[in-house]
Amino acid sequence: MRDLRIYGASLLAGFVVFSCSEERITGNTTQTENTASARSILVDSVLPPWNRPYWFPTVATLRLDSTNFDFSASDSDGMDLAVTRENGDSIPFSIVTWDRPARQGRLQVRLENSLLAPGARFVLHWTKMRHKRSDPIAVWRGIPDSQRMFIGSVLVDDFEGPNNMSRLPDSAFWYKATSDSFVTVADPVHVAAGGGRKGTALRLNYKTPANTYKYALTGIVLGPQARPCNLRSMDSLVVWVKGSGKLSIAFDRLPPQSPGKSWTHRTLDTAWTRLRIRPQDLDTADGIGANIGWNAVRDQVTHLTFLVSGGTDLYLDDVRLYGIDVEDLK
Ligand SMILES: [Ca+2]
Repeated sequence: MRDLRIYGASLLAGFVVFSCSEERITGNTTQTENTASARSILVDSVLPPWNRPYWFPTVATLRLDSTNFDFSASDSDGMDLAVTRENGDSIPFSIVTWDRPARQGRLQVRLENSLLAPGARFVLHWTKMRHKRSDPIAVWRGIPDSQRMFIGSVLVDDFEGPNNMSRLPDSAFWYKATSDSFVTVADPVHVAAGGGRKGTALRLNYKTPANTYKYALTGIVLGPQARPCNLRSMDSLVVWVKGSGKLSIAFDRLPPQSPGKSWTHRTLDTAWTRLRIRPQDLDTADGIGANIGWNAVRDQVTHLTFLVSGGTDLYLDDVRLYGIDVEDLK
């Protein structure tokens, strides 16, 4: 775990900035409005150990922010970006997110075998000229679905482990809580999934007074010491559920940050059901239950919470976040 965190620091060290009209310059760029600029990036600095094949292509994620990129030098939509080999040949890449006011960008860059040799580099250009070189389809062409899921998602928990600790990089226990003392809830436990589903699942047994807004919940801390995690690039949360009552799924931002959440609600069924929750499926901000909407919490999510009311049981299985990777949760 400690080695992986050192990787985060080396990412910055691996960036070398230079302008095309000069020899390499480290530190801030010196380009003017009319001077095309570029940054040479060491492949080893953008591939964590868990994404480091040597004999088949992979896809690297570049996280750009104010510490490693001058957003004022690029277009508002990132359409002036290009990625090439050191010889200038184009490399397929895609812009996952680009927010110049927030100074956040996330790119995915395809790395062929020949770019996986130790010491290999590629070049990120920002040119003040419009390009159409971003090609999400070419980025992933020929890469098996299993590898793509490995690179592009995080298993929160499959509940097949020996205890209630999650599968997250900084594993934490699934905890329980209630709205008040009128609600009873047992500790979440691993049980046979049943209902035609193999393996084990998490069960939360609860009881709430009828016709009230009182609730029980189980939840998980996403990052170490509840550090706020940037989930802006999240494509979806996928989870299998069954049980009874009403289920609310919340992405929380909890103290010491100012509290807020983004959530959505479903009615549980006694049969296993696959839920796919995308950011656009979450309720718009209305202040109810501290719901401030996805855009307000997406950069600072601390907890993932499952709240239930009006029934007796919640079962969860195979909780997975798509569109992020484990580096986002460290
Ligand atoms: Ca399971």
